[in-house]
Amino acid sequence: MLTAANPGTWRIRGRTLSLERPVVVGVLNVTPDSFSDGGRFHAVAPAFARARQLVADGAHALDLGGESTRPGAAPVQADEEIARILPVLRAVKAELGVPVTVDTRKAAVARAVLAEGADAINDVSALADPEMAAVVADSGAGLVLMHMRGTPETMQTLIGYRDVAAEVADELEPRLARAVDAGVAPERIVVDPGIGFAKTAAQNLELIARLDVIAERLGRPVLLGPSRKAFIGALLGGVEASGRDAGTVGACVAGLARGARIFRVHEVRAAREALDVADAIFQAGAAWAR
Ligand code: HH2
Repeated sequence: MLTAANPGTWRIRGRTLSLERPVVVGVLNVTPDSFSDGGRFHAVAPAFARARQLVADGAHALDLGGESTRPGAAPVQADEEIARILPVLRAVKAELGVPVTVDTRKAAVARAVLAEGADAINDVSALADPEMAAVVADSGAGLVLMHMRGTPETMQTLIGYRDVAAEVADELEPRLARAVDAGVAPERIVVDPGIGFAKTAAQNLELIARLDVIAERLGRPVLLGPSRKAFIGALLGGVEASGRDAGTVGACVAGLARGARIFRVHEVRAAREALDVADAIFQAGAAWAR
């Protein structure tokens, strides 16, 4: 079982990411319409400059996305998504040396980016595309399985839960089994409760507070992606996305306390520093209790 004393690892391609310390993944959206950074890094040069900044700020990995999944977002064709991602992926792989995960729901996109050296696929639909598991299995890459219901267009109508943490675990479990059956080794897989995907603000808070349920049930490391999401804006009196970074840090530290080990954030430095300090305190507490 994964515990504070045994936080686990994440194998992606040839490397093993240690989760001894919290791992911070910097978000890089090469989209015209992402909810917090849409349009800013759409062209290759600004996207690459942003990637360099995220790494300088301490990102352990980057998550590159070519399709917005914000509530109500319209889908993008696979060839358009590939055309957005590939030039940035190539530049980052050639020059920055950090692992790159690619945020996509499409097996065709995954196949194209894995051929260019992407280290993991971050699938917010947790294998909705029936070919996704086999594509990832063949590549030896890592896999993020995130919980959502429906699609970004419909998800905010699918928010009926009796016990949100238990049901997220119930609904992720068969996806994890499907990935393993297709040949993705369990040590390559991490799970994500999908903050803001088919959840209300109150459900997001409860999920973060009860992440241990998901970690224990699924036995895989938990990735948390609260960055700049609407529930933070709502808690802070309606502040817009660009003003939610301190709130994001708070959500990450709370998630760390409940067992998350990997954090997907837009603003890396503050999250990384806060997580490193909080983790050292929690480890000291665990050592004292032993
Ligand atoms: N959230 C977003 C996108 N991808 N992947 C994982 N694993 N977990 C998340 O919580 C998650 C994710 C949405 O945020 P963002 O990328 O900033 O916005 P958009 O989808 O509008 O591009």
